[in-house]
Amino acid sequence: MGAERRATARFNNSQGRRGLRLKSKPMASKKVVFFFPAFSSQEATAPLGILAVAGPLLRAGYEVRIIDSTITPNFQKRVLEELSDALCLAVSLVTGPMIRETVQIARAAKKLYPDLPVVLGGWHPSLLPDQTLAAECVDVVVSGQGEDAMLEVVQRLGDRASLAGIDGVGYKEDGRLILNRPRALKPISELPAKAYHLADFNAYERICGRRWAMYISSLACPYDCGYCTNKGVYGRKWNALDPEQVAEETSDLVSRYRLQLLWIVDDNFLVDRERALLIAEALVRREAKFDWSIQASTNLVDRFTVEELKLLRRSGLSQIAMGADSGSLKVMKLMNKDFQNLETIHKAAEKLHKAGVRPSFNMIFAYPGEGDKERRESIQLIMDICRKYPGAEFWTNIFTPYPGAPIMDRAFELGIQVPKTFEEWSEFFPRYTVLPWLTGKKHQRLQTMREYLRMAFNRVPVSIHRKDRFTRAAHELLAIPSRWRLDHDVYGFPVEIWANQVARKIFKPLKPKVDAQQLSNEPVTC
Ligand code: B12
Ligand code: SF4
Repeated sequence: MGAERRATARFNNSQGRRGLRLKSKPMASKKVVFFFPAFSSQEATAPLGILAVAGPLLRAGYEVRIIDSTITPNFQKRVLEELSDALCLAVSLVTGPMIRETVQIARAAKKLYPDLPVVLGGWHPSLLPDQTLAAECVDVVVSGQGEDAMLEVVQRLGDRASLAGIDGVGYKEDGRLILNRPRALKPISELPAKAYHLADFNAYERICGRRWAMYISSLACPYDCGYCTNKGVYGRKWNALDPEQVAEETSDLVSRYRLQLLWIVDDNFLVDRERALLIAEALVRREAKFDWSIQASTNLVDRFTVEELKLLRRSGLSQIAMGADSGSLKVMKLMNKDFQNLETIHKAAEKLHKAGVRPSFNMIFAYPGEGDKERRESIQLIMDICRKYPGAEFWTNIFTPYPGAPIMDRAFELGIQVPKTFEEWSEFFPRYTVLPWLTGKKHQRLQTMREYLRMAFNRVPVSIHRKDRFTRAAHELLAIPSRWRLDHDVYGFPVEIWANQVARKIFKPLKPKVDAQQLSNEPVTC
């Protein structure tokens, strides 16, 4: 394949620009402004993707600013101020509502600084680089790992040179959209350290109530679930850091930034059983005093004995998030989850419960092929597990076909209307997805059922919601009829939901006011 993968349609925009301005004087600025759009959640912490990309820039002498809209009041004003002497604006985003603020900021930046390049990276631009690049307010997209690519991009932008030949990068030139060839994946052991010192953990703590960070110790997942986009970005070759490095880095992060919790965001942490146990032993040896949580598939959890899981618990492991996804074997098969069955789900819950680690499951409703019978099987699974193993929790989603997921072709056949522009993808969100086979009353019924599931059993979010005695008692009271409804499949006249809504309005948790410190590349002292 040549250096240039594809040159799609010519583009036009209102400013009549034909792409990046090249070949004039080099730009003096070495300042890169990152923007992280809100993801509509209080579970706030520093965006790991940006910390990863910022590391090499800092080491090469660039100045980095991160403005995270979740912790920055008047974030648009702040971004525009920072851009006045910047080399470029860089945004990290996933598919869905984050696109809204991305477009808002990119448009405002273009209006004030028409020649300032806007660079987009992260999951959405990685999975749909050409469509994202076609948006008027976007100049450059980085697809896949960004550590090396972004450094090369800013060096060329500084020299006002073409971005031709930078693997994984798409750009506009002479009225054309150009996508260079994809960048080969680097194993995690070769990736540079992340710039955690840029994160304003105080501000995140004020929003979330808990002081926590994300950490990553392995890349990719060997499986290929129908709805999952991971293969499209990270492939299926699982690779990981060695246990001593993980124990050392996590302990160091926790003590340096006084963290209470690390969420290890690996796709499937337990692929190498031995490694997981060695990490636990190393943390116990170090007398680590922090909680950590992981994501793993139920079959891999089931390979551990209760004693081994207790060792993981002693090292601080407090929760494992698992994709149970359905209570129906038929649907699991349609999801290509041959590695999992109902027994591995039950066994994982039982063993974790015995070991004192919280089992936390995700479910997907309305997957293509799920009918009423299969949905009942899912509800049954949830009710069984939550009753047998108090403390187990379930988080539910409506199936949302993401670009790059294996199911996408089937979803097209089923008549799913997929957005045709970058901007339209902002409406794509699993909390309220409407599917051709799930419209009107059916959609409403499923949402009501999900609301009853939320009310029937407790869940522990990362963010801390302090409930007063009255709210706790009200919740316990409403849980009883909610469970009855779920057992009997009755959702008409949802009086408990109305009562809950009223209670929530009266006892609305105070939203903390947060003002992030001006983030620079100066080490943050804690
Ligand atoms: C952490 C996380 C979250 C956190 C985000 C917290 C935060 N502060 O960032 C929370 C909980 C909010 C979240 C929410 C959701 N998430 Co999420 N999440 C993840 C997770 C587990 C880790 C992401 C991460 O930090 N990885 C580590 C970093 C280092 O890697 P990275 O993000 O890939 O970054 C690299 C490149 O992408 C690139 N890059 C990233 N940003 C930038 C920016 C620039 C300028 C450049 C050049 C490069 C670049 O360079 C980085 C280094 O190589 C991923 C799964 C995964 N394994 O990555 C899912 C994932 C990103 N999430 C996903 C989804 C679906 C969701 C939700 C819709 C889930 C839901 N049911 O609600 C919501 C959507 C949020 C919203 N409202 O829009 C999907 C994304 C699908 C898609 N097409 O975008 C993923 C891939 C999970 C999956 N397999 O389905 N998520
Ligand atoms: S097990 Fe999880 S990470 Fe792996 S392919 Fe399935 S959904 Fe994706």
